Amino acid sequence: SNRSMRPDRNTYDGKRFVHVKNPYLDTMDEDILYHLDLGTKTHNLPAMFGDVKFVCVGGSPNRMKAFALFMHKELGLAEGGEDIKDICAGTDRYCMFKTGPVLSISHGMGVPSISIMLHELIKLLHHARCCDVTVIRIGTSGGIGIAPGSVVITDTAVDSFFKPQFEQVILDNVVTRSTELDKELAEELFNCSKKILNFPTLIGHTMCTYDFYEGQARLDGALCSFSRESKLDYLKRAYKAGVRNIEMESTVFAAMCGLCGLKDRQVCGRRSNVASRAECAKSARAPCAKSARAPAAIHRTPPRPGSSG
Ligand code: R2B
Repeated sequence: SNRSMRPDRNTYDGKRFVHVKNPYLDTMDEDILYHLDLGTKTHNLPAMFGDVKFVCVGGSPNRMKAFALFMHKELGLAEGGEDIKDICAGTDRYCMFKTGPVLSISHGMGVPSISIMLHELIKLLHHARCCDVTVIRIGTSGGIGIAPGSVVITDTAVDSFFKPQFEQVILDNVVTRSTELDKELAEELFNCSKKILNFPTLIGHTMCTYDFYEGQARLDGALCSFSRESKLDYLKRAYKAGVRNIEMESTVFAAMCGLCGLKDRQVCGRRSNVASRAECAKSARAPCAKSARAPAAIHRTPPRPGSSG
């Protein structure tokens, strides 16, 4: 047979499967996805999710529901519509909607929250034997030195020191993981944006912080231990390093998806077979709620002082 299993890349018959990197999972009788209210014994995950090809994640439950309704219309699906059901209704941690091959999931705010969701999402895609999956974060963010209302497509997620890395504390060690994102998908999304009128879009680095206030150089938190000048200096240095927006999830998103095969730059250049991911963030300073064609424009985020210096 010319079928080949490539354990290193988890490809089989040209399909790219989502892999988990945990030897203990195979030895477990049951895997409970606690925060999604799903499990391998209680749910038929391949039947429920086996056809998923795109996963879009974003912070707020309402926005992800709105996105699912938008996809429902775009895909011309007949049933459901307004009644679209939250698959994770049994828990109020996250919500999840499925419209055809598109899964829409909320992740809350910040690295710990999205990380818990991603562990369980990646296991879900693995148990459901999904292949060739693209994950896109369609989040909100604060722009730096860019036109209000712009959409930023992330090429690289960086930390507060402008480094393309995510530091995960494991036991009492700090493990540094890469935050490279799929460049091809970024270009593809950018090309899509060109077809939409009045949809200012750019590709740039996204900085991920652990705090919304001091961590993002805001002067209006309960604590502020730096001067206006230091704030401006920091944001200017960020801009010089290529940062065009700031948010709170991109580094762990990039690191975890990358490690679990939700990206590939080697599969024959065939786009439909390339599992990849990108982060598409709407600049929060001057949101444009009227452009309903792109996911990132569906939701309005109030302007936030200090987000662009
Ligand atoms: C963007 O917006 C949220 C903070 O308001 C956070 O989740 C983020 O990354």
